Parts: sequence; structure tokens; C-alpha cells
Amino acid sequence: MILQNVLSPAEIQSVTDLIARVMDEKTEVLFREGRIANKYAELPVETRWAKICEMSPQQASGWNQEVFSQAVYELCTNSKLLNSCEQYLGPEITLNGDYWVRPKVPHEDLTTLPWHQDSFYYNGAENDNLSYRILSFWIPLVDVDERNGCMQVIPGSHKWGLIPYASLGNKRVPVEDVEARGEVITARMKKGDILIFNQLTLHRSLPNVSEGVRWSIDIRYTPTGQSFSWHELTGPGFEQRYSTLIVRSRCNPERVQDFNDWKTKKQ
Ligand SMILES: O=C(O)CCC(=O)C(=O)O
Repeated sequence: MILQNVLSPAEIQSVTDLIARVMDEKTEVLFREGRIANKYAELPVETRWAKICEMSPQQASGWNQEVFSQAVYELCTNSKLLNSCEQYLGPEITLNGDYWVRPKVPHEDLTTLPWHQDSFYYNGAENDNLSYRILSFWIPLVDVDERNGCMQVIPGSHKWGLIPYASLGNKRVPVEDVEARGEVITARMKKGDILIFNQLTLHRSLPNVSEGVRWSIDIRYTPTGQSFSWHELTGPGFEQRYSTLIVRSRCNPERVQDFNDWKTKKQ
């Protein structure tokens, strides 16, 4: 489901400013190591990283640890997002620290994700049914459409259960032709809109054939108390890397954790 005009320009800008700072740091390192010849400091966030990646293709499709910050905390605990989340998950909400800033670079495969249910990457276990809930909020930081690699979703696919999948390189893809089974919706969105789906909704992002980077951030919530055994299945150290946080509690508001709590958990 797409909700329009949820976040204000200022709320989006604080994440864009964070990206600009992290990009500066990454660019400095690449320059010092002699992997790029130009820092393109004069370019805006939308195009600068594309130029850097032309000179030095990156290995990671998303940024997580490097963008851990007060700005991400503020976004994840934004009351408008939590109010929407509460409608689906109820009033006791835990942030799952598996959030990603995605620099979807033009004409590049690494950041183009084929059709998948997020559960493909959670190694089955108990997240393969709807009584288990992991809710994603996908938030574009630039306007998105078919040209710069917006998302597509198949509404209703979350009711299909975990569908069979196979590995393709480091990606996981459905075995069946999912487009023949459901209607594909192209999620054209403006800055400020949010796309909400769960771990069983089939989704993908289209290739970016524009000249700019399609920046977005996706964040995930679960009902407080739901087990994180699927986290453990993704490998040791998950809780340290992706520390979870109670972000809303109507029953015990004093349980809500702040940014310092999050920092402490990660140490
Ligand atoms: O941002 C993208 O291109 C893909 C994101 C995605 O698949 C997800 O958030 O689960």
C-alpha cells in the first residue's frame, strides 16, 4: 500500500543530509586509496555517487552500519510512521535494525533486486506465514518512477505463503513466473510518500536507466515480543549489527528506548 504525503520535506532532508555526510567520508577514503581521481564535491547527492561508482564500482548494495545515526533513529520513530505501523501491528512495536539506505546506481545490477519475498532471505523458519509479522516501510528520498528504478509489487501475494525460490548468484528468485499469477503494480512515488508491505509481499525494483542515483531507505518493524529466531538464522552477531529497539508501547510507555539505548546495544 502507498501512503502519500506522509513525510515533510524537512524530514526527508535530514536523511539526505546524513547521506551527503557519509558519502563525503566514503569519497575521502576512496580518494586517499587512489581508487578515484576526482571527488566530484560540487555535484548534488543525486548524481555524485553515480560518478564515484563509475570510477570505483562498490561491493555493497546498501548502507546500514555506516548510516547508524540520530537521523535514522528520528525517522524510524517518527510518530506518523508509527501511527501507520500501529494499524497493522498493534500498539507494541519493535524496530528491527535491519534498515537499509539504498544507493541504486544507474545501469547497474548489484542494486537491482529481482522479484522476491523478504522471507526468501530469512531462511524460511517461522516467518513463512501471516501470523508472523515483519512490516517494511520503503521510503524514497527522491521522486521515483520506471526511469530511476522504482519498486513494483504484487498486491495480495502476501497471502500466497512462502513461495518456492532458488539462488541466483547472491540473489534469490522465485521458481515460478509470478507475473503470470498476480497483477503487477508499479509504485511511482514522490518524496514524502511511503510504501508499506510485509515479509511475504512479492516486490522488486526496476533497473535504474536515469542519470541519477535512486536514493531510498527501507525500515522494518515487528510486534514487540515476537521471536527473532529468523535473525539468528541469518548468522551470528545479528543482534549486535542490527540491534532491535522498542519504539512504541501503549501499555508501558516507559519501555520505549531512545537513541542512547540503541547506541549502547550496539557496543
Ligand atoms: O530498494 C530496492 O531497490 C529494493 C528494496 C527491497 O527489496 C526491500 O526493501 O525489501
